[in-house]
Amino acid sequence: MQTVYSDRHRLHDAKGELYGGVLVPPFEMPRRAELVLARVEAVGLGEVVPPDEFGLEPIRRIHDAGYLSFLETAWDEWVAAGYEGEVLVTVWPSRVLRDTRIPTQIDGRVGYYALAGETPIMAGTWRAARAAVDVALTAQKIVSDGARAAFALCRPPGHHAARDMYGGYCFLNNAAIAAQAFRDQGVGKVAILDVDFHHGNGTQDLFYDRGDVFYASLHGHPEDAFPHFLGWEDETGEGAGEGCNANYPVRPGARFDEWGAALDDAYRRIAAFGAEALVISLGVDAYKEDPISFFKLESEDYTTCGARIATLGLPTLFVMEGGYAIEEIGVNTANLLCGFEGAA
Ligand code: Q9C
Ligand code: ZN
Repeated sequence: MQTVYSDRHRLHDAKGELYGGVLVPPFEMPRRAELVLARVEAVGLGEVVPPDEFGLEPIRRIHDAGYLSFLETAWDEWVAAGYEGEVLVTVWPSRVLRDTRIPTQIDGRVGYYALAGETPIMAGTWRAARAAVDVALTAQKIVSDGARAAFALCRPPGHHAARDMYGGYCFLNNAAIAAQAFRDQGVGKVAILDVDFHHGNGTQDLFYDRGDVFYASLHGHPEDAFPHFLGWEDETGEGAGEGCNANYPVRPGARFDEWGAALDDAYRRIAAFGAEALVISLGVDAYKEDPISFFKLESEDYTTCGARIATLGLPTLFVMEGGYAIEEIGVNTANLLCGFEGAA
């Protein structure tokens, strides 16, 4: 299968991430994408192609206009305020405050749009996030043009980003924008299967009341893991989307036997839904050595996972999400893609 890649992701290369009360070198770093690319080339997965430019229109189908202009100008406003570091959130419209007025001052605006405090915005963030969307949409087009599958090597990732919210290393929801593109091109039913260690709160929220996009996620239980406030099993969708959301929260220490059982149930649900196209939110942070996660998948398990996804027989778009065990990120990602190709 073809891989879509742009080195513009390097424009988002923050100095620090707030972790355990300390600014540490970010787990979500440019080297991640470079190592995945290197492995994809080493195993000969297929041609690597650059993205086309799709502009803002497909992004506006998913994200709020005010939010997009915030992302575009946040860094400049931060600098204009006289701040010397990267953009980090320090205040939120917490439960007993009003979240109905969008502040004009930059600290307030950051707080209004932020999910969490670990994720910095810096000079190149907007351009990198835009390039990641172009990568996803280019790969989506390859699939809609008839390929069985394509790999969007996106960075920064996207699944924590909602209509007007960034955080968890995510700014624009690449997978959601691509799923919407399938719909806008006439594909009736789309499924998103999220195998990243974390719950894709942004993707769930974006499609929660829709019956045309099914979202299934395997992730660390919210009682134990980020994003802490979403991802329970009883979140099944609402309105027209009732029954179109499936969460599989899994407890710490889970190995592939347990995780794989949830995976099997997820793709049975997707088949029953009648999906005509499949988007995989492909994070590899369920791997046993991941520094910020707590599942115990082996590298070989990713091969099995890819092969099982192939049994659905659907046109499939793979969209890169998380994965922070830097030495194995390429192997684990390529294993999943090769497992899919081997079984397809
Ligand atoms: N103490 C993705 O994998 N860190 N995002 C939470 C834990 C946030 C992960 C802090 C992790 C976000 C795309
Ligand atoms: Zn993750």
